[in-house]
Formats: sequence, structure tokens, C-alpha cells
Amino acid sequence: MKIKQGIKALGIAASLVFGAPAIAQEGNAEAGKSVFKSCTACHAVGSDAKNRVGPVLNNVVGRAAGSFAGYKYGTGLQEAKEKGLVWDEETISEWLTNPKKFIRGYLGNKKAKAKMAFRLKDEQKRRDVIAYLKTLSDNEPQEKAGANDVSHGDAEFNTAVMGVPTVSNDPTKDMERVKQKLVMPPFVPEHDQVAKGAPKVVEIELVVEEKKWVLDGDGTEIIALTFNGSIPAPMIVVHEGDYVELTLKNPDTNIMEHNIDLHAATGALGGAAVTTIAPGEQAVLRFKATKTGTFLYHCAPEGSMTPYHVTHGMTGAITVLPRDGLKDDKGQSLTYDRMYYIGENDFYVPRDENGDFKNYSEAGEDLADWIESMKTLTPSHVVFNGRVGALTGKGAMKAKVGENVMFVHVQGNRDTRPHLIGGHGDFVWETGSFSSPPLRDLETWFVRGGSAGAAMYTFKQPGVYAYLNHNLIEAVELGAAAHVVVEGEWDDNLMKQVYIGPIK
Ligand code: HEC
Ligand SMILES: [Cu+2]
Repeated sequence: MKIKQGIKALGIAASLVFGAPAIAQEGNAEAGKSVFKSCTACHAVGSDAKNRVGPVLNNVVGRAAGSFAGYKYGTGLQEAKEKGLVWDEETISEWLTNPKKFIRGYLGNKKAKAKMAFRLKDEQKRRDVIAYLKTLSDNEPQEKAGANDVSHGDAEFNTAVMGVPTVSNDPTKDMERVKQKLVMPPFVPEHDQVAKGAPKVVEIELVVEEKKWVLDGDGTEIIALTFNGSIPAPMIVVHEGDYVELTLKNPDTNIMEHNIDLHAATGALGGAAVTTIAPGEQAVLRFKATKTGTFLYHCAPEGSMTPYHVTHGMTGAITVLPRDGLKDDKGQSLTYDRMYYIGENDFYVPRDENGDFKNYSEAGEDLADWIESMKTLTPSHVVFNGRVGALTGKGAMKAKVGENVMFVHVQGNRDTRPHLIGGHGDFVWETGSFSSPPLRDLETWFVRGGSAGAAMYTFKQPGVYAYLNHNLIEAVELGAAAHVVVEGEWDDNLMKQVYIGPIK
């Protein structure tokens, strides 16, 4: 007899003697109810429960896999349903240990997919949560709705409203197409400030990378979620009237579902409703850039997953320039010599019982801890360009005296207040809108969480300038600071150290 079978046989024998089930130890439904909190980011239960990121879990023990009405299962569970998989304590436990591995083993297919990006590694917790699931039926009252009930727009988008594209109704069929080469922040893609010729179709490709990411000099690490591997995601630059044709790819090696909501786009949750893709899929979204300004874009899957993805790095900016370029408050043309792009992100790295940052090895593993920690609204890190000090030293921005520099600043989540120490905002589009006149001569400007803003300054003195979030605690203690190294001649007329020394 093989060892495994032996253990099973012993289990059955024991259950005959003591009346215990074949599973080694009974779970505790009361404890399981509290474990289930980590499932509610994606699953609802109770009489009025609706499908969320995952299906409703009423009666799931004993239910055919992949069978809850109205839920779009991944191909793996669809196939498993065909093969007759019915959830029992043992299969749910294996699924929770590692959904992908379980489904691959069950189907004997190394490429089978599971959409559930979550694992419950602790065996006792698995038993407890399954014991809790066994107590649930359709007649249970709905679990008290938490904040995670509020999804991003909470709309089941009906693709029927969008219409089917055909060659005859394609407004872009005769338009020139260009591919925009995206670059790493704080740099921005090459672009014309005044548009040349007629509106174009600008093709953009974003690839989601879930990757290890170091946040600070102590080596604090998270599994970041990124567009194209950078935090912030790359800047996109187009002109008003252009069509953006964006290809979003979610490689097979990823664990989570992703999508994109662009604040420059109109309808369908900014595109999020029609771009949600599982690992191994891609989506192509086309939208017309009708509003000028500089805008946030971000991932927005559903419920708690939206702030979770946003606070793991999935924010970027798209700038839509007026076709005839930027104007000052009197309608005169304004041009810049260079543009820099600062992405500010707040992170909420969970801590262990000693107060040390916890470490995780896979995307989604920190989900339950992270949701708890982000609900404190107390970030562990607030940084520019993804890590403390990224835009200082070798990474510092550069300029010359006399150059007019445009700074675009994006924050997907928290309010921020950019300030250039020793300089000013000559022209500031605080809200990001270019159809509103810029404010003049600001000391500090305000960028609302969930938006991008732009400020222009002509440097008049050389030196190392700090560009920071003027909540100085966030800047100095949490990391929201950068440097601009400016070369040129010092102007004594503007400032001179007249004397320093003992009191005379
Ligand atoms: C990050 C979101 C997420 C979390 C957290 C999550 N799940 Fe899931 N779950 C899913 C998704 C998505 C599916 C559908 C999988 C598929 O179609 O491949 C799923 C499917 C399931 C299924 C199969 C249901 C069916 O109808 O076939 C079970 C059982 C399940 N989850 C249990 C749990 C439990 C228990 C927890 C908490 C310990 C949990 N899940 C946490 C997203 C999640
Ligand atoms: Cu995402």
C-alpha cells in the first residue's frame, strides 16, 4: 500500500471509530468567518449577494465548480465543470492553497488558467474558512456590506451599448497612424508642442509587469504592479483630436487581472469596463482625446482591488496638448525647453508584530494585510518615481539657467502640494486642464489625489533645487522629494550673501 493511501485508510478507520470526518481536523466556522474577511475583497455571500471579482460563494461546498449563474469563469474552471468537478472540502482546500497549481493538476494541463489571485497558505485557516462556507446558503442575510462593495463605478458594463466596429463606421480608417515610443519616467516621449497636420491615430502599447520592487534604502520590498515595468507608468503625449489606440497586454506569467481607466477618455469607466484582462490576454481600446490637459491613468479592477492596484504602482499620466500649443493667461503662446514627469505614489507596506515590514513572494499574497494597512490611510512610503531618492543623485532632473521647464505631477490617490524650493511656478495648470488659463507665480500648487497638474518655471539661478511635496513630513520622512540640478551663471542681482559670521 502506498503511504498516501495508507494515511487515507487510517483516516477513514479513525472516522469510523470516533465519528470524525476523513479530513484530519474539523475546522471552526466561527474562526472561519473572520478568515473569510480576506475573501470579501473578491467574493460576496448571503441572500442578495452579487458576483464581484470572484463568484458568489453560497452553497459552494457541494456545488459544481464554475457554475454560479452570471459569473464569467476562467477557462480552467469552465473546463473543470465540463469534466464534472464538484467542490468538496478537500478540493476547495487544494484550490485555496494554490488555484493555478490545483487546476493544472486537475486538468492535466500545464497551461490551464485560474483567475483567482489569492492563496491561503495556512492549513488551519483553510479548514476554518471551509467550515464557515459550509454554513452558508442562499437564505443567509447578506454579509454586512463593507467599503469593498463599492466598485470602481459599480457598473456591469453592457458591451451592447458600445456598438460593433465595422470598416464603414471607423472614423480612423483614412487617418495617419503613428506609434509612440514610451520612455522611462521622469522623461517623456518625443513630441511636437504644436501639432503638425491633421489629427492622427497614436498607437500605444502597455504591458503589465508584476515584479519585485524596492521602495527605499533599507531594501523594503513589495511585489509591485506596473504598466511597462515603471512606477509611475510611462507618460503618453498626444494632441486634442487625436485617437489613442492603446493595446494593453497581461502576460501569462502574471497572476492578477488588470485593466486601464484613462481620465482623458470618455465612457465605459474611462476604458476600465472594456479592458479587464486575465493573464494571457490582451485588450485594444481606442478613444478620442477630446479634452486638453494632463490626466491620470490607472488600473481599476473592482472593489478593493482598485485601491490595491493603485497603491502597488499602477498609475501614470497622459498629456493631451492643444493642437496649437499651450497659452498663457493672456492667450499668448507658451513653449517649454524640456518636460519632466513626476509620479508620486503612496504605499502601505504591512508590518509584522515587531513593527518590521513584512515580505511577500508573489503578487496578491499581501492582499488581506495590505487592505487592512491601506485602510489606516497612513502610508509607509510616499515617493517620487517609485522609490525614496529615485530622482536625486544620478537620477536628479537637469536644466540650465534660462530654460523653461515643464513639470507634470501625477498622484493617483492622495492630495499633494508640489513646491520648488528657491523657485516658483511661473505658470501653473493646477487642475491639469489646459482649456483653463494657467495661474501665475505660485509658491506651492495643489494636485488633487486622482489627477495630474502641470507647472512651468524658467530657471534664473544655478544650483541644486529640491522639488518636493510641501507636506514636509511626507517629503523628508516618507520620501516625496526630488532634485533639479541647474547649471549656469549666478545672478547677484537676484540674490547675494552680503555677510555671514559673528554678530557685529
Ligand atoms: C483577489 C480576489 C480573490 C480573493 C481574495 C479570493 N478569491 Fe476566490 N475566486 C476569485 C476569482 C476571480 C475566482 C474565479 C476563478 C476562475 O474563474 O478561474 C474565484 C473562485 C473561487 C472558488 C470557486 C468558485 C466556483 O464557483 O467555482 C472558490 C471556492 C473560492 N474562490 C474561494 C475563495 C475563498 C474561500 C477565499 C478567501 C479565503 C477567496 N476565494 C479569495 C477571486 C478571489
Ligand atoms: Cu492592475
